[in-house]
Amino acid sequence: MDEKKTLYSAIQPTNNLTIGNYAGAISNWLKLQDDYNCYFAIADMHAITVRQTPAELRQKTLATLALYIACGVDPQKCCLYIQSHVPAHAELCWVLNTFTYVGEMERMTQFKDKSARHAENVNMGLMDYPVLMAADILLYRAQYVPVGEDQRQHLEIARDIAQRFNNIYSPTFTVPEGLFLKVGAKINDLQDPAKKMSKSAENPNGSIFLNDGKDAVIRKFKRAVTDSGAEVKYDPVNKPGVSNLLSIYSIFAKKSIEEAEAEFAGMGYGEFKLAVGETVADSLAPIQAEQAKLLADVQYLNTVLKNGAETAARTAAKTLYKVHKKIGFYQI
Ligand code: ATP
Ligand code: LTN
Repeated sequence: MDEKKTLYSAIQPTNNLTIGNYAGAISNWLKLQDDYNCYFAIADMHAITVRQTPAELRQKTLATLALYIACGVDPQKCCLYIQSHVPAHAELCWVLNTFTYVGEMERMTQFKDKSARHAENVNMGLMDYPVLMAADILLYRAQYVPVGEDQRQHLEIARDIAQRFNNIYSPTFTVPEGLFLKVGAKINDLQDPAKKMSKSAENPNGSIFLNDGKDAVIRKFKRAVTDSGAEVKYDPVNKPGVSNLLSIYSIFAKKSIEEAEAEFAGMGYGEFKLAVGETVADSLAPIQAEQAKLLADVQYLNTVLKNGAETAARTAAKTLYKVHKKIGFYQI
């Protein structure tokens, strides 16, 4: 009998992943994969809520899987799969839609942001995004969901939907909890430290992609916006730029913020930014090499995906069956 608790998370294959995705999501997964029964998906169904180029989506999907593994997510320990390979996600989403109010979805920050950014394509999927995410999590009866700070509101809605359903029928869904890191849960844009670093940002100079070469990484860090004053000190309110760089350094150098501050005491911003850039670039190099190796072996990646989808579908089908029974769908 498997005593481990279940953990679920996913990333959209919308572009190359950034160090924000690494810091807020993947680095946390690595710490948890030994102790939990983990499902890590590639959320391609979420990705199409914003228009994608088909060939690129296909390529990024496989690249995301390769990156998960290259970062250290172990397919022997975790179930890695593509969301669209398990139809139960769409099926449960439909049912959960009938337990979700339009007003709730209209209030979601990400919906408001993305509708403004993609005013020409405010589609139903964009609005329904959080319900599909709730379906993802609830299908696997996950207790924990490690995500970045930006997903907190979506997680709250997933909890509300689960509780609503459980109250109307009987306990069916596990009510999930978010796992947020203290450091790294929100890495900000290097050019605009008031904004979160995002893989689909308009200005690529504000984001460090996990596949950026050393030159690009150093160049972007050198250009990073800092604050007035000259002291390298962690103070997110008054020094958002410097604090963001300290958080990034702390994650990649595997040191506490205090240790990082001590290390850079008395150093100028220029030298500090270069040191952060060097550390990040050196940490990314082996991940990039491993990702390239994995991408050269598509057969292996396909096997991981096939096994992952089978395992996921088995668990998902059980939950979906229970839900269908409770709501009164006729079963043969
Ligand atoms: P997009 O720009 O396409 O909307 P994104 O970069 O915001 O994408 P997601 O696929 O939405 O990335 O998020 C994947 C995971 O990475 C989530 O757990 C999210 O919370 C986390 N994440 C994304 N950006 C950051 C960030 N800047 N800091 C910390 N965590 C982040
Ligand atoms: N919306 C998430 C990606 C995502 C997710 C999930 C995260 C899709 N389904 C289920 C956790 C659990 C995002 O990070 N943008």
